[in-house]
Amino acid sequence: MKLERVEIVHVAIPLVTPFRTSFGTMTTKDTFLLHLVTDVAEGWSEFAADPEPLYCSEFVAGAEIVLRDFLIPRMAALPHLTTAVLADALAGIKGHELAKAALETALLDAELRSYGMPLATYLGAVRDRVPAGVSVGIKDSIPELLDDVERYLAEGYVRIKLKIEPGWDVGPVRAVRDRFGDALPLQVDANTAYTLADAEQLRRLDEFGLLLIEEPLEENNLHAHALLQQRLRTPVCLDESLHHARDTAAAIALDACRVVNVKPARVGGYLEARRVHDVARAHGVPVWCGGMLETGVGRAPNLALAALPGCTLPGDTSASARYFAEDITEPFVLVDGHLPVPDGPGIGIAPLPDALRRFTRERRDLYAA
Ligand code: SMG
Ligand code: MG
Repeated sequence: MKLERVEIVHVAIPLVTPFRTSFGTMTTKDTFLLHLVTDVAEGWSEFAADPEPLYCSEFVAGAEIVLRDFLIPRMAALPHLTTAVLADALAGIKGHELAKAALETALLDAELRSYGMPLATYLGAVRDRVPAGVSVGIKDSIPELLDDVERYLAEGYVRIKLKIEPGWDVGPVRAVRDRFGDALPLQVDANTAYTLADAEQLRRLDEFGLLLIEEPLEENNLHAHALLQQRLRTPVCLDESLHHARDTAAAIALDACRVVNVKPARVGGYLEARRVHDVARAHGVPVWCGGMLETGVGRAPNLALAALPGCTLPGDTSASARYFAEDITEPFVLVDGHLPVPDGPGIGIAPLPDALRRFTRERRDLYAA
């Protein structure tokens, strides 16, 4: 393939309700799509981070510069453009996994479309639909939380994840267990809000039979997570701390993580996400696909990943309506608590031109041959 054009499309889509985590509140999905054009096919992808570096160090404006000045020139210099050689060509640029993932995914979409293969087939998916979990933000009160959980369960979600932070942990978890019972698949996500000094408080969560506690301590501190795991029955799951298959292997070896949240963006793309999955599966460690409040452009490829054999827990792969009154693609709709794995070529979806136009703030070429 020959690269002809890379276009960046900044979009902003209002969320149906604010989404609060231990690090902030989101009211709009404000990000960019990449539209990559080659001589044989086109591809789309979505950048997973936000305008501010609160979840991770990458952010929208910074990623545009990294793509324009460092990543795309290396891609454009390749004599034969394929995803097989892209990651090596970008490896000299340190970090910036989310920006690299956006570029690789758009290329992978174009490449797979050029020979008519769905991403799910390429990755080795074993399911044509995947169970959907939902991530529930921090609320102002327990009754408000219980109303939200009740509504999501009525919609069919098969697993609930509660965002927690100091002061909003044991109380909400107990209230949800009391109201909805012990059989409800339930897990929590702290987004790095605790320290080892909080181990006793986190141990109080053990009595609720949670599937996992996600990223309780500071990012990248595998040692501290291993020490915490020694004191908890609840399995520790890492999110922010895992950046590739190598550190996933290290985390498993250290017993810093007994469950893996794989986000393709966080690990540099779907090819590395497949390797993360393979490492975890080889160790018998359950994997699930995380989410970054993606529009349909990001959700579609995540569903393909969630259909891999090692993804044995429901992901944060919720329906479009969880976040958006109107998605930028055909919406993903929950059927019996599941979402369909796209079966069209590439990521199997593309933005709807009319919705894209209305949600677009700016578009520019980052590269034109
Ligand atoms: O896509 O439903 C989704 C979001 C799930 O909670 C979610 N994501 O740490 O796992 C996580 C968070 C990261 C984004 S919070 C703005
Ligand atoms: Mg998380």
